[in-house]
Amino acid sequence: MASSSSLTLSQALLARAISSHGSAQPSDHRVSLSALSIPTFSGLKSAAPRASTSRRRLPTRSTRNHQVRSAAVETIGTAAETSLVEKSVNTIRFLAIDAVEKANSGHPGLPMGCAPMGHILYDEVMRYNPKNPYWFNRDRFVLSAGHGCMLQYALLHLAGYDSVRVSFFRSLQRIHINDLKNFRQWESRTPGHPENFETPGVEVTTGPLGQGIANAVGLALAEKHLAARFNKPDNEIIDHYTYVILGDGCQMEGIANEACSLAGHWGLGKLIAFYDDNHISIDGDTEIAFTESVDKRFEGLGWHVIWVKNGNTGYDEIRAAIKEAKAVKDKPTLIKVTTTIGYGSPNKANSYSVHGSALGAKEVDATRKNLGWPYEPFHVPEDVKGHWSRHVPQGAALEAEWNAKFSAYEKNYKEEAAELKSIITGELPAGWEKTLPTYTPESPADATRNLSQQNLNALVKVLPGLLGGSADLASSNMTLLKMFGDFQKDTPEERNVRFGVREHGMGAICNGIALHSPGLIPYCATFFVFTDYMRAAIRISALSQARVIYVMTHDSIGLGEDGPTHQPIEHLASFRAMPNVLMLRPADGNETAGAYKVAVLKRKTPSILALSRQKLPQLAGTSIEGVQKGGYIISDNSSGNNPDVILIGTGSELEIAVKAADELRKEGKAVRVVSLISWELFDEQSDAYKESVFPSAVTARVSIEAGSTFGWGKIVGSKGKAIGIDRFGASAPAGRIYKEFGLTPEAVIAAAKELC
Ligand SMILES: Cc1ncc(C[n+]2csc(CCOP(=O)(O)OP(=O)(O)O)c2C)c(N)n1
Repeated sequence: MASSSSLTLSQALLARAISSHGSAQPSDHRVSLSALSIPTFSGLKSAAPRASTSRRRLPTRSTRNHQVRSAAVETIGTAAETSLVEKSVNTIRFLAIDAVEKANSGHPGLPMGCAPMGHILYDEVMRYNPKNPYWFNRDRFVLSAGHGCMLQYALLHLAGYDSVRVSFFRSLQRIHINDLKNFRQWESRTPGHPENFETPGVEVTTGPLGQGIANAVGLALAEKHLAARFNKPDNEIIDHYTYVILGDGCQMEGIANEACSLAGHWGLGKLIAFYDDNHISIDGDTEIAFTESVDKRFEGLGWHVIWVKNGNTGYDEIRAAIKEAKAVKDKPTLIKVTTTIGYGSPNKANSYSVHGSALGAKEVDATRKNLGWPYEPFHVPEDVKGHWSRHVPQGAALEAEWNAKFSAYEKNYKEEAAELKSIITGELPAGWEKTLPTYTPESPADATRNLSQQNLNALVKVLPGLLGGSADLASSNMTLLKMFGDFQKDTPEERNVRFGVREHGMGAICNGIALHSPGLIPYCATFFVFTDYMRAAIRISALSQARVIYVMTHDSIGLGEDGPTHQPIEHLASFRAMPNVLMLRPADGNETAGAYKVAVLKRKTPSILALSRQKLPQLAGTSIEGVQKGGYIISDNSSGNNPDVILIGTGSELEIAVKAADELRKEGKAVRVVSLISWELFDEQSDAYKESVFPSAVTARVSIEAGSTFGWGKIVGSKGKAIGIDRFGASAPAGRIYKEFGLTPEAVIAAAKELC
């Protein structure tokens, strides 16, 4: 239980935070300074020292008061006695403090400040089943401020989650106290930032600030879309919320604004975000760099905004805010919760020093005294344990109840149930791949972006989880699904998502969609060069094993006149360097179909399809099966696996390799042409297969690709030659640029002749 001195201190710190926000609205009855009887600062002996940069009170904040709405105080769910709530909240705080202390690394400040909202969410509000973290209709929670992950680990521990580790030994354990003691250690389930692939109950991988809130928008989009498609008046089979905690850092990142703008536009009423408004980031007080009115901005974005002024101890205010948020069905809600970072630490609270370092033994002791916490490190008091223990049976009951609902749904709505099941389980409908179009050399030449659209439109007929769109380039990226309308606020059942010009937000939203359900397959599109604007989201797709299909058109200098700003050069190489990304550059129709097949089949890997703006011929020898191997022979006039030279191409330059081979063969050379559409897939093949494509004895190898030659040495070897582009592009008709840059059959022939 908190001692009176800690309350005095906390109230003072809170008052400081509120006052630097501007005075409370006179009409706001929820919390006022007088109601809290907060002493003046000068009367406080133990006011926390602050960074010199943050000591100065800047006047701007006081002018930033807001027209935020107030909520009536009302309890929702079954709240424990306040004293037990406080004890539980302090348990969370001290689990975080102790884990960071033991690791001597981590971020105690956020968990100490956010413990009350965390407690209320996990103990009173959210519906989940700790024994099945993947129960489909669970509420989703995202800790966008991922550095504060000890908050989430402590909550998962109290709630009784099991490990996701597959080993028998580990799978028997809960997020055990040992896991908390192993915080940030090798192979622990409690890594330095939340990782969905490592820890049960963690929905998405967060840490790069802003990604989490954007993921949450994707999760909420998925819920709204699926609910619109599958819910029936007599059976609302999909009905869950997405909750987020984000901090000042997330708020500062542009990606958050991109995603939140879309959330407002789409009216994602079941998205409820808690903004941990503690005024502190790493460099000190946010006054030094962040003085906008977040409230007004979010109102402008179409969100409902509530301000909880006492996030440290105002349990009823938090509860009331959640209740109010839930009542607003047509808008997402931002609950700005003013808290004190490092709440309870007498000398470090409200300062940057508690953001990202252990408190230190002395300050831990002082905090224990201040919050009246007599226990050993990592202790969970019996009454707290007992109180939380209900979540295991409750969660099981919630899931059982939902399963019964699903059985009834299956009986009454067979077709829909089968589709929904495929989305829930990720099992692909039998024979889905038969819909992929195939081509012959006689089929008309076409741009791979157009061929991509043929594939998307074929696949959407058989894949119930396929949905997506472009960042305002749908008619260039060729991504529209012709049999569907636009996913919009009032038409959420549709599958064309209009992301506007928000590449970064788009990528992260797609990660959220992909991680919502195993059978959801989001795709998103822009020009390949603008992957630069979404690289951080793509990296998180790869790390968090999100199957997002990136439809990236205008993939080289072949786009022509738009010039170097629009011509990707280093991008292929850069994505080949990124782990767990399939970089695919198809050369024609069959390869585009193969790329889609692989992208759909790779359940835990994002794929990037680099597609041409310009027309390409349908080549002889290309095939879907070949694509699945990543690299394969499309033509060969040699025998005994011993060609004079191997020509290797990808995408639009495979045609150039074919033309060069034709000429060389006329001159009597034995030439093999290899399509290396995906290096990653080729790397996965057996040594014997690789040797059958690239015999080690054949060192005469020439590659051609309209991009950086970086990395090609691995393929052509020290005796081979890589033809590519190691400068920025140019603005001119595509044919001229190809010629000027030496990407021609003649250049390939000349290189080959030098080698054989
Ligand atoms: C994109 C990105 N940039 C920088 C960082 C490094 N970083 C981690 S936390 C943080 C400050 C976050 O401040 P805030 O959200 O207020 O967290 P709090 O101090 O309240 O814990 C920064 C800059 C990061 N994790 N991600």
